[in-house]
Amino acid sequence: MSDQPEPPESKLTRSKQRWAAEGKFLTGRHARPDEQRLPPGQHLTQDWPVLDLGTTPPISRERWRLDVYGAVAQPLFWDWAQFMAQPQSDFVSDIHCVTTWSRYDNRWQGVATRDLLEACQPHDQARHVVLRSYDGYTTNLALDDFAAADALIVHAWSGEPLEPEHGGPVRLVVPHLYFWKSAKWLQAVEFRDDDAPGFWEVRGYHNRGDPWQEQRYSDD
Ligand SMILES: Nc1nc2c(c(=O)[nH]1)N[C@H]1C(S)=C(S)[C@@H](COP(=O)(O)O)O[C@H]1N2
Ligand SMILES: [Mo]
Repeated sequence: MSDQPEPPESKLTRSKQRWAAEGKFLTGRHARPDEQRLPPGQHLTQDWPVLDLGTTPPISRERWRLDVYGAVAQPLFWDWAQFMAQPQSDFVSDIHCVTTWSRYDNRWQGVATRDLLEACQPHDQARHVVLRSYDGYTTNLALDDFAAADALIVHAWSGEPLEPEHGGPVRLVVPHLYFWKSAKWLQAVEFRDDDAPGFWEVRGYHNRGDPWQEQRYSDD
């Protein structure tokens, strides 16, 4: 037997192994060649435009709550402290807005939707998710899209608290779909067996919104 020393095991190497297993820092873009990083019909922007229904609901961290209910074994009603006590993730991803701007390399921090699913335990029949926001906005997602490895319930961008105009204190980010699916000022996550199209989905926009398939508008 050689008496080679064990490779050093540190807190960092253990964390890095865990991150690999969890897909931490997943951007999704390595799955495609660089020249296909920009979806069809999109152009790149350096700034970060603000798009919403026109009102920024004044929700402080003290007043903010997240309700998780519907087809779940464990409904959750988190205040700020409970939300921040959940496992935290740090992902970098691109934004693709249906109005044709894209913005690369946004660094988000928050609770991965996979960790939320772990906590609330959706029923086997649950197939859909409806997001509800403090401005009255709603949007719907297939549970599989909500559960994407890089989908995150975000409270920080570039290491700073998420600004109110971009959905702070807390918004959703689902990088692989057009940005209207990423609800700002998130108030509730409802799990459902059946689908329930949201604000833009009943106003001519596509039910799924995959930018690489240019799913901008609904067919009917
Ligand atoms: N609550 C809420 N979330 C929302 C919207 C909204 O009007 N209300 N607009 C959506 C649309 S159409 C887009 S493009 C993005 C814009 O996010 P941003 O202002 O941070 O760029 O938010 C999405 N989430
Ligand atoms: Mo949008």
